[in-house]
Amino acid sequence: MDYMLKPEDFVGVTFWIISVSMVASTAFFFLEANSVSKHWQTSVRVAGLVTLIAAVHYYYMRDVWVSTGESPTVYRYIDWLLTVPLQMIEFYLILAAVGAATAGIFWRLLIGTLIMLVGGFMGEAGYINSTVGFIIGMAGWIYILYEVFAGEAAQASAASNSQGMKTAFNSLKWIVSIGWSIYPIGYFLGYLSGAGADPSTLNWVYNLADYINKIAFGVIIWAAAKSDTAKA
Ligand SMILES: *C/C=C(C)/C=C/C=C(C)/C=C/C1=C(C)CCCC1(C)C
Repeated sequence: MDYMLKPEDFVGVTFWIISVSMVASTAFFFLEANSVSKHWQTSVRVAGLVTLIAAVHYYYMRDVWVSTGESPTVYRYIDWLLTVPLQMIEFYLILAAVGAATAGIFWRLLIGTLIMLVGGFMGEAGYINSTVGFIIGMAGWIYILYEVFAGEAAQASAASNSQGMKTAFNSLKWIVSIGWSIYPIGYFLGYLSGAGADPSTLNWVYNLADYINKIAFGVIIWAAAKSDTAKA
């Protein structure tokens, strides 16, 4: 086994860059949480927890990739299983900060997340046919999209009169739709489009997606918190 990163290993380089970026983002979010108003602090800290959990997993995933050239599927999905529900909690917290959250919103987002990840994992790990796994995963994602664009969460956000919350909620909607769409694209390119599995494409696309959806996601929340704090 060879654990050294090679210059021609492009996917390996993306694993390294993201490992370190996750660590730096974690420090940033935890430090900055102290300088925003009280009801935003939990949201900014949860963003820091997401990048912290991802940082730990990225170090392991990177080792799997650099030493074997195989997809670190188990670590990847354990990471997602912890971080995606935390991001769903983030939606809930943003609504809760202005008193607009309900338990139903939280449970529906969580159920959608579980269906999406279980379907994806079963398909990637070979427990079920990869097309079937893809379809189950897509169904879970569409359920989440419905909740944030048209369901109770969307209505609660629209009815609120906090501008900071509305801005944050709207940005999060774009993350969950456009930002998250990179994941099914990665799965499609990795398993369904070519002759066989393509772990290189799969992993660099997933890595790019995590970079955007964990770090940019946190930055959006931090920016909304900052501007709301400045106004108060
Ligand atoms: C921090 C990690 C995040 C935000 C991970 C998000 C993962 C997804 C949105 C995955 C979605 C999938 C589908 C919509 C269908 C195919 C299977 C998945 C799991 C790749």
